[in-house]
Amino acid sequence: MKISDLIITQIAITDPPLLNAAGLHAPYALRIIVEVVTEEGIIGLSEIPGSEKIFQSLEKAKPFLIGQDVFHHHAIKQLLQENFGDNDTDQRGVAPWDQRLLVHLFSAIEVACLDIIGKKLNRPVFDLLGGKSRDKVPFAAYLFYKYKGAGGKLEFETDPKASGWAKARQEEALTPEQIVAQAKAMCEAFGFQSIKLKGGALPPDVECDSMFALRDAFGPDVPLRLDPNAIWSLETGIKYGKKMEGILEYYEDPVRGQENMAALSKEVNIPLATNMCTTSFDDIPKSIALGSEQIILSDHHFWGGLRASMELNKICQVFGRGFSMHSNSHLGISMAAMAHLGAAVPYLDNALDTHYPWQSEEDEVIKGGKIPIVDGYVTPPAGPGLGVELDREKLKKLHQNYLDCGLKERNDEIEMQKVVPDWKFQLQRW
Ligand code: GKR
Ligand code: MG
Repeated sequence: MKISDLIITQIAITDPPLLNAAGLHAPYALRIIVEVVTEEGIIGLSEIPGSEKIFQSLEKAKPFLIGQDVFHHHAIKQLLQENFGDNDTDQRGVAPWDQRLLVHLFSAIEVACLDIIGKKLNRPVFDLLGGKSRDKVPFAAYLFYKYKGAGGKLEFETDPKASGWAKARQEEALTPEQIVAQAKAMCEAFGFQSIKLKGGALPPDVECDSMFALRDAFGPDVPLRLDPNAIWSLETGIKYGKKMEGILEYYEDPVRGQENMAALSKEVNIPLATNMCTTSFDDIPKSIALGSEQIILSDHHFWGGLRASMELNKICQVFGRGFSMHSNSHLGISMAAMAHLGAAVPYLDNALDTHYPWQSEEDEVIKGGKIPIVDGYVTPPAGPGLGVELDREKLKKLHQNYLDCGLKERNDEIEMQKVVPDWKFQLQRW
C-alpha cells in the first residue's frame, strides 16, 4: 500500500483566554490536519500542533514520502531523519509545550498510516497496538486560570446565548473560588473524577490556596494535580510542595530540568510528573540515574507516534515510572488517537490530560461532532482505523479561520503583552 499524496491543511480553532507560565492563549489555537492518501484511495488522518516550521517541513517531505509503503514506518522515519536531522532533543524549547520538529513529523505520518492500515484491515487502531487493555479511557478535568472571554472572534467578550459548560468556560477564573466554580461546571458536564490545575500563572500562594479550595470542595477521593510548568525556583517548589503533601496525587513540573526535579523529589513527599524534563527516549537514562520524576506524561504528538508511546509505556513499567498523558489544545482526530493509545497501553493508573472541553462543538473537524466524554471516560470511536471521518465543510471553515486570524506560530508572550504591555516570559518567576 503506497502513499500517493499528502494533503496538509493549517487550521485555527477558537481558544478562550487561558493563562499559563508562558503568558496567555491567543484567541485561536493552531493545528495541522494531515491526510495521507494511498494509491488505492484510502485516506488516513492525523492532527498535530500547528507551526510554520512543521507545515513547511511536511510540504517539503511530500515528494519523498510519496511512493513509500504505509507499513514501512522504519523506512519513513529514516527518510525524515535524513532530511530533517535525527537528534532534535535541543529544540524542545523552554515553553510549556514541545517544539521539536522530527517527532511531530513522524507522529503525523505514523498516525495517518495506522489509520489507513486499520481501514484496510477493518480493525481499530488499538488492535494495531496490540489490542485493548481497557474499554474506556479515564481523562482528568483540566482547569486554567483565565480572563473572561470565549476566545475566537469574541476574544474577551462572552456569548450571552451560551449555556451549561459553554457558558462556564467563558467566565473569569482568577481566584480560588472561581477555580472551584470552573471545576464544578467542568466535572458536572463531563463527569471527570480527577482534576488538574494549570499553574505557573499566578503567585504560588494563590495557586496553593486554589488546590486547598478544590480539596475542600471535592474531598479526598478526587485526585488533584498542579502544574506550574517549571517556573518555580527549587526553594518555592519545596516550600509549596511541603504544604500540599497529602492533598496532591502528583506535582507536575514544579521546577525546571531533571536535576532540580530530582533535588525536589528528595525533599517533598509527592510523586513528581513531567512533560518538560523527560520528554524523549534520550532523556530516559539520566532520568533513571537522577530519579527526576515518578510519572512520565506521554504525548504521541511529541514522543514520535503511537507505537513509540507504547514503547514508552513499557519503559515506564520496567523502571517504575507511572504513565499518564499530556495534552495541548486539540480536536477530535487527536482525541481519537489519544483514546486508542489509552485503550491499548497495558500499564495505566492515572487519568489522562485533555484540553478538549475548552474547544467548542462548532469547531470540531470530524463528522458527527465532538467525541463524548462520559463520566470522565472516552471510548475509542468505533469503526476501522481511528474511527473518525473528516467533515470537509468544517475543515474549509477552520482553514479560513487560519487565513483570517493572521497567527502563524503559538506565542503566549505576545498575547499576554496585548493585555499587560511590559509582561515578559521568565525561566523562573517565583
Ligand atoms: O495549553 O497553556 C497550555 C498548557 O500550558 C500547555 O501548553 C502545556 O503544554 O498542557 C501542557 C502541560 O501540561 O504542560
Ligand atoms: Mg505539564
